Amino acid sequence: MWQDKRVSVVFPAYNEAANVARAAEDFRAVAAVDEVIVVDNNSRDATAALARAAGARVVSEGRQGYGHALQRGLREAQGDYIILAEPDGTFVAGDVFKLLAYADEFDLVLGTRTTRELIWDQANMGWFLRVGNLAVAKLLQVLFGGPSLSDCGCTMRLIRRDALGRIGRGFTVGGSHFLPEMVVLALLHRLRIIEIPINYRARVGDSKITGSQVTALKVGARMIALILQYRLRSWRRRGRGLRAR
Ligand SMILES: Nc1nc2c(ncn2[C@@H]2O[C@H](COP(=O)(O)OP(=O)(O)OP(=O)(O)O)[C@@H](O)[C@H]2O)c(=O)[nH]1
Ligand SMILES: [Mg+2]
Repeated sequence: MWQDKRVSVVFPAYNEAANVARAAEDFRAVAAVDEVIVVDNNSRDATAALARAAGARVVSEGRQGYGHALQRGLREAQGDYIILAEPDGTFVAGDVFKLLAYADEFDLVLGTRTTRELIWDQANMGWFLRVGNLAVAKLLQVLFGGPSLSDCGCTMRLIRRDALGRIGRGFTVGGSHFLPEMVVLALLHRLRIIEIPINYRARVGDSKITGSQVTALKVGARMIALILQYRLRSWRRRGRGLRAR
């Protein structure tokens, strides 16, 4: 509990046996956290069993994809505040408090991994990924008149349950470019959003998305296409006198 609010943590997990138990233990040890949910996305390793043994609630999502896994976790979470993170060792459990510090005043508190001072040695956030994340985030910021944004791909973030109720039905992305859709929908619904710096560490276990530059570029291109599509669609709707969505 955090100031009388229940707090859920959601981990999407696809073959994360290398660190899922440690991550579940670390986040469960944070006094404010009430439940840790691991969304097992057809893992072929011991992810589900290890997560369960470490005290997490495990739910299985059959539709493969990072976005499908996160959407399932958002639906399953019982908390008033829902925090998304990853069980791969990249995020620090104590940073939950940084997100919670803003949860009273903001509907969506986004982490950013592009603050140099908080990028740990060996973290997968070299020049290419850092500038790429920054550039796509700035595109989103400028096109939608958002708050200062510097990372389009940071899983670690907090959303209030009431805010999720307003945007959740609009989710369409099941793949790796889900995160900007969440932010675009939040901006179109005029939710209060802030982005704050969090720690970013080296990964434990095999990378599935941004480990390869080719995959990272493909995800980046999908994110840009998604942002442009939403912008054009909402301008067109506005032109026809319809409510912006
Ligand atoms: N790519 C991918 N990730 C999934 C899927 N289902 C769940 N995930 C989880 O989504 C998270 C993001 O994937 P990562 O491989 O960590 O990708 P990343 O965070 O961009 O990059 P690194 O942490 O540097 O590897 C991890 O916790 C995965 O286990 C899926 O179908 N595909
Ligand atoms: Mg990761």
